[in-house]
Amino acid sequence: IWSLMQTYQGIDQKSIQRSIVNHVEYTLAMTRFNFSDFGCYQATAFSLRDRLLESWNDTNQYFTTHNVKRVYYLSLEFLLGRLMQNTLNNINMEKNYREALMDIGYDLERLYDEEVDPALGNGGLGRLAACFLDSLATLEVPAWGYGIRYDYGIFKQVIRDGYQCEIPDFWLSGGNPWEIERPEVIYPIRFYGYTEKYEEDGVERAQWKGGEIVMAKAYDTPVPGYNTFNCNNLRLWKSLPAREFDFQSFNKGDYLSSVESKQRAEYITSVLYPNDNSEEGKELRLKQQYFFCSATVRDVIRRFKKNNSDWKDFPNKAALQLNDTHPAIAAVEFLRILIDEEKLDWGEAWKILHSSFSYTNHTVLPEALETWSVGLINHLLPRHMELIYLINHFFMDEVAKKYPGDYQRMQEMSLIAEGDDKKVRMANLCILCSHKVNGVAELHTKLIQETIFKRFHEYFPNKIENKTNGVTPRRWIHCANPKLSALITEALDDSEWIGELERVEYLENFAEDEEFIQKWIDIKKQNKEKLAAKIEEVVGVKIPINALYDVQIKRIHEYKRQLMNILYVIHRYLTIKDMSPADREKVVPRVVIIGGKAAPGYHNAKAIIKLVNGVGDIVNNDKDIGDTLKVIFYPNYCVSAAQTLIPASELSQHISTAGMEASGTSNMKFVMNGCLIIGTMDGANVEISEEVGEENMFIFGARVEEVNDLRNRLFSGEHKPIDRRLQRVFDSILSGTFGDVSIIYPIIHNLMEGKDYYLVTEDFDSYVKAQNKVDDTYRDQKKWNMMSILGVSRSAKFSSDRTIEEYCESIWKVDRVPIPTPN
Ligand code: DL6
Repeated sequence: IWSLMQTYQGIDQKSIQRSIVNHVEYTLAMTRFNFSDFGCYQATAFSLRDRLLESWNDTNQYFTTHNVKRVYYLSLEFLLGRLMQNTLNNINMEKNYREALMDIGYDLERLYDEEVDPALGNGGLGRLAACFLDSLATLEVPAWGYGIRYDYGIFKQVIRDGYQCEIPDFWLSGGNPWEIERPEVIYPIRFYGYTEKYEEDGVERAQWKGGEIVMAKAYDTPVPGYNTFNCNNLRLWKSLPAREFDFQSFNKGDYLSSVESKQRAEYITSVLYPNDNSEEGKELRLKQQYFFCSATVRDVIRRFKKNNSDWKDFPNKAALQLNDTHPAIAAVEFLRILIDEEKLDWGEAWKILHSSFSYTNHTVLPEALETWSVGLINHLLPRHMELIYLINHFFMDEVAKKYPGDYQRMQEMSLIAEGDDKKVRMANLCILCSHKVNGVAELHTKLIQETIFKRFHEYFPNKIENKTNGVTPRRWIHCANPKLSALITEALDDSEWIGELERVEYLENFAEDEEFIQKWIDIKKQNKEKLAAKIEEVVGVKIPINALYDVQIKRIHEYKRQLMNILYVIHRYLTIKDMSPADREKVVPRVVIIGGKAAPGYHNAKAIIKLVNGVGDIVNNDKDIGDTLKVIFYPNYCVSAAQTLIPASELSQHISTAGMEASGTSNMKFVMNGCLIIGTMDGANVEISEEVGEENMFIFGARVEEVNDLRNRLFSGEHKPIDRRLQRVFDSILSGTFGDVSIIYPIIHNLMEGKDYYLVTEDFDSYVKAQNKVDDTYRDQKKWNMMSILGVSRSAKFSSDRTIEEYCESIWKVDRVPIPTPN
């Protein structure tokens, strides 16, 4: 394939250099004799984009000519991470570009660091969408991602005096060489207004009129697959005013108002809401959702109509996946267009909608289950509110027929939550409009079937199924850990595993091979050195290389229990302090690294960050402790930071209260990088333990079946006395050992009172035992590394390629379509 690429653009050194230098001169208007690293990064990115556009055009041309079925992945978040390294590796050009750049005096690795990290997502949900894009392209599935081109991605986190501060992330300030603006792909989007009823051929019809129009303009980012000529697309929408300028106001002499309407329109796609697993319920957020859904649905319909005339064919040509409920309104918009604009009757339109839409649930947390006030929807989208009522009316009739007199059940299944402020339940809407609903790990799917969606599961027993998440081995092994990737390739004697992760099973044969283990250890050491240098640069703390690197990186949330981690660290610190110098020598040295962003309004999460920083300040400067313990809060955790942190980690923490983490995906990335997991039986940890063996992990804590009872006992005051070690930890915090206590006091006080919803006090003892086992195992380096190798060799299930194959087969019913390579 790669030699065929040559027919398009040369892959020889001179062609690559010519293309880069041309972009320096003609795209960036810089001098070809002297350009900065950033200029070189941009020119290199443009030269790569040129290559991608060739395959992108061919791919789309081929799909259109053959009128193939396409998948549309609708997501308010795509946490892409940097694109250059991934692109070069997917199109197998890293070596050529490295050499061509070196020849003109530029270091490719340095250029990688020049790229901004596009962070249009909060965490797991957005990163999953990005992994799926990579797998869809690699598996040659015709698929487009659809989302929003936010001007500001997730905020940048800086730590001042131990507190999180949020800095806006204007990621576009240096331009974005990967995207193509599409001024010709533009749709008017209506808000507010009213509906007008009229009769046509004896049928009562409705039309949505008036209100305000905003324009949606498309920006495309090519998504190359690994080792294929196929190149898919990510289409992101930006909002614009319908008219650049309000001339009426201007002519009346009101210059400022005339600019105001322009700004109001642009504001819609201005900023990503920074909440993970919680909802804010703001009008602007609903506007974002509808804006992006309407533009997407119109675009999908336009593409369908280019080649098809019979609406019945729509489900054979398009599968629309709703990434959580955020794009739920797309279903109603689709129905509205079919009924009001295309003039289909209700039954026909409903059937088409239902056969083409499906929905993924990513959380059982009640605070994350979206509802929108009926009043707000009615105001912003009056026709959609009517349609939601109609859907509900038909559905409630059916439920009443099936369960006569069961009003409780009807109330639970209704799309409308009654009350003073009536709400639309977006999850119920999604379930009803979709032919398939999926959870993201086996345990999570079972939980949604048995709890939040129990009534729906009884009603539609074949609708809710599981699709365990996965992550792309291209980014998370091959790019993030090139040395490990090379060792795997050497051991397996080819690199096919990068596209077929099942092949790493063969590594099992090396789990006791001393020479191989030594290479394995050396690679981890080099990755640790790289991370240590980064930490010294970013945080100013020197960390030892020979310590166990223990990492918990994820959004800060009480259910993820970073608090339990830091409480244990304090216990460890106090224990080491008690020891004689001789005993301290026997301690397994640890570097504990915690990183993650707290939602700006999440007070308790911010208090936990402050505590971690306070502990770090004391422990890292305590001469008695020296290198036996270091505590680092790694600021501004993001995809590129993860790519340095994960390959260097030896132990990683996935310690959520059982039943609360839907899946987790970083657990999969850590296992793929030879890191051992300390974790609870929650989310995908359960399946990881089935694959790698519980004996190769450090599992602890209450099981999901026990959680409710434990909680009830705690809240009824029947809890056991606080563990004495934990009490000592609380005392030391409250005495001010780790700085200001005011912000953390209410949290600690609640725990002491038994108000412990997340079961930190309950799980503490088994957590300590698991941590002791970690130390014992780490002392036996042969055993530790054997466990590490086994983990990697048994990680194939967690490739997003496997996940996508399952979606294709049982939800989307879509085939692979390899593009013929050019001749
Ligand atoms: O499915 C991706 C990811 C899971 O791995 C995490 O366990 C889960 O917390 C996360 N869910 C969300 C929920 N947001 N909403 N709605 O981000 O999804």
